[in-house]
Amino acid sequence: MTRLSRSALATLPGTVARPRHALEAVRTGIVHFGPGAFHRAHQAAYVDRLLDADPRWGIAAVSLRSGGTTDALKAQDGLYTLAVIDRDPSMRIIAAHSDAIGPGEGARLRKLLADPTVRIATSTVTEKGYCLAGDGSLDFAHPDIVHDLGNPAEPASLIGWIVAGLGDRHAAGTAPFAMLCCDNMTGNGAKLRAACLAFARERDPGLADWMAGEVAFPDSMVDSITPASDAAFLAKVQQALGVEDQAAVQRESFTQWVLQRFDMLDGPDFASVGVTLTSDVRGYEQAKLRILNGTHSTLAYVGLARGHETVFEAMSDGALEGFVTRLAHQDIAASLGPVEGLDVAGYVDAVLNRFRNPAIRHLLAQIAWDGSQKLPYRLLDTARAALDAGRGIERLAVPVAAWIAFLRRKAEAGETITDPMAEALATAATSANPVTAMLGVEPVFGARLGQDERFRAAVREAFQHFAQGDIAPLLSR
Ligand code: CS2
Repeated sequence: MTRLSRSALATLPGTVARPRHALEAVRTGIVHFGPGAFHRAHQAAYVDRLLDADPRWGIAAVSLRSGGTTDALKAQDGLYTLAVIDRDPSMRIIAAHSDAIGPGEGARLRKLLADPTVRIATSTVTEKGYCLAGDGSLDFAHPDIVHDLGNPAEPASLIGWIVAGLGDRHAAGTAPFAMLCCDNMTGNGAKLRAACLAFARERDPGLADWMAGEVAFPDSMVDSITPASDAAFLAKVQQALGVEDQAAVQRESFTQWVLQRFDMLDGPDFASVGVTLTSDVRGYEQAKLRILNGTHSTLAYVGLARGHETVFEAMSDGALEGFVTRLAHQDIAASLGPVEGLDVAGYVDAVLNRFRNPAIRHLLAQIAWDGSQKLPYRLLDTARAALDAGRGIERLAVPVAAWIAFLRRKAEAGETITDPMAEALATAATSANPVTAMLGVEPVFGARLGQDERFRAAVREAFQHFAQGDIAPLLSR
């Protein structure tokens, strides 16, 4: 089967929208770490539009670990299909990638990061890719960080690469690139900045000082539901295109990118392609993480215990739907301060409506990955806020107990737990007192929340219901 490529564009059926810009004019201006489905469906779709007016912002996709995506992009001249699956489904070819760099191409990456025409670097490496400790600061005991401090010229981690790239610029007297974190963490830019500065300080305090004064690390909120591209989806794309596309992605039509305004002379006009630039992203970030991702993780862990497979199925379970609706409107909304320009109740309804999209097959198992990295931002901050304000936490304890029950079931069945802390979690969740052991995992719960008597009692009580297979009473809360 022929692969999608520049020369195949002319053969595509009229139903598939083709790039509007001149592909040969595009130059690389952005280096992106982690070109997974989310990046290809979200950021790259904005940049693809940006290129219609300004060819300077082509993206070099960088995979530090596995070469699957970068190989596919190379084989397809950087092109792939974005399928928007909604009431009005559509397909469009994205041509935002001007280069792809896979594992083992460090020398090329180093050169590119030093090139002054690259003015922005971005990342979607998921929460665990930042090597942060439980308190959100750089984990100096992380094996990749230990490695990179010993081998700063051949880094393994994103942090190591950013500092190596900025170090070269500092040495050469070139302006730095701005570093845009696009992962689901509160204060994502600030956390990445602190981690990079801490790493740089160990290597060269002069570099750290220069970075602190010169490099922008804006915060951002990113949002678009992007189920993994499974074989059935890729087959559907192939049928529609008449050529094979191994990098195709699917997402809902809703997409949002809120970016903290940062200084860049003659930079990309992100606002012109629908990015919201604001001086205060924190409120949006927090609302999105706690409302959308918090209820997503709740649906995942409780939904899997109820025998559901997808978000849509979990939302079609009336008891569970009612529960997450109350959780979001009452407990989560109460934890948020007012956010300028955001009607929180309306936002909750809109988010839950997106989960009811029957065209999207979003696997709960996918959302359930990496709970140790996700829960702190998604649910535990909310629980902390509730406890501090003296509000009840009987609903908020349910997803936490569901996570513990999920880990216990998986570990007992000998199934793989996809989580960087899998081993420690499996040990804790299968111990004689799983709740006590789990809440003692400090990188996840911190010292204070894990030891809070009200929290412990509420999680213990909810966990009993999961252990006895008696979940229904929890969902009527
Ligand atoms: C999901 C997110 O997989 C997950 O954990 O909660 O990927 C979610 O779909 C996105 O953040 C939506 O913007």
